Amino acid sequence: MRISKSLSAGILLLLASCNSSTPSSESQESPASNEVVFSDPEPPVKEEGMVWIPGGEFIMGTNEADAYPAEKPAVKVKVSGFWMDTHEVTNAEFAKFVEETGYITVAERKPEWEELKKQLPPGTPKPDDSILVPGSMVFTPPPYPVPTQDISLWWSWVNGASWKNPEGPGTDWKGRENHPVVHIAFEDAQAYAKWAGKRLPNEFEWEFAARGGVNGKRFAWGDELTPSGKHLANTFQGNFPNENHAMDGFLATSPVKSFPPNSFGLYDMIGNVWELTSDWYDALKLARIAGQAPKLDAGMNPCYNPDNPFAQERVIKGGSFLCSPNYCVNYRPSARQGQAFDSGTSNVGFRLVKDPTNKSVSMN
Ligand SMILES: [Ca+2]
Ligand SMILES: [Ca+2]
Repeated sequence: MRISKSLSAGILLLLASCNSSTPSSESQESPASNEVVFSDPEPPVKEEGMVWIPGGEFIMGTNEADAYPAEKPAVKVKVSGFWMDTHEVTNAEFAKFVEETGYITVAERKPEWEELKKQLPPGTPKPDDSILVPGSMVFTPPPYPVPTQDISLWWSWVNGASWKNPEGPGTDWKGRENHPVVHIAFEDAQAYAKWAGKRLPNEFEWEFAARGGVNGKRFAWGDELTPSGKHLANTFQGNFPNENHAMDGFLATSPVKSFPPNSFGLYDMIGNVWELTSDWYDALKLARIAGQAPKLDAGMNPCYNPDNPFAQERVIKGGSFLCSPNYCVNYRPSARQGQAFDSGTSNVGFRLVKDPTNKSVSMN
């Protein structure tokens, strides 16, 4: 792990990024496939640009042999009904927010060393001031195959990268108005949500929505990645990270709604960009719910990531255009990772939810 090139946000990203280890071969019985019984009927007044997610008890996580440890085991979880954006928040939508509020994202601000060092091992030396400048992490594929153990070989800290300049100075969100906004840190998403009168989903809500009302399916649309050879999400085909065949039509982000929606009418829940949720990342969350691990002492740290003990991360869901069969198999509803709360990257965005005005439709 090389950390010299990046700030703590970047360092945390490196540590928290795709698990390159071989997924566990642990074999457990898979939950039976069955349809969720919905609990909350759709309110009479619709929300523009959103669809109603009707709530109910569903199977969260998985017992699949090929899944990563953090998404095991499968547990029963109940959520109440809520409205959800049909698509990821786009550059055009974020630009309207910035225009109206003058908001400046985390990636556009000078990093504060006093804050950064809280998330680094004690004694980490202060980087040179030339490093402490606004920027963000950008996927920069090498021109040749590389070992997949060292993600700094394809992630670069780029000074000046932000939602406005997605690959750094000289690149522009304009021309990508309908693509998902990227380089969004948690507080940026929160600020947008406040402006929009919405909120980030928690990871239970997000996974309920992604599964489309059916339990026990590997993908949001069934058990095959490409049924009849058809690509149903923007992921990465080829040898990650250097060889992107883009058989789904896209090398990087795609305009939202480029692929079919799930049965709730939600687009790109899988792939395109990872989506932020409101939950702190706890690698043992599902195991704790199942009673297979002790409760987390949230008074000490609401996060737990054995790969990065200093992590302050939020859960991201759904995988991105960088998820590939040979490296990061996260284009599945159960997949979950941590994302440094104070950092955006070029493959993480968000979408929002909204509670019903009349809470009486909710079970809780
Ligand atoms: Ca792609
Ligand atoms: Ca997505």
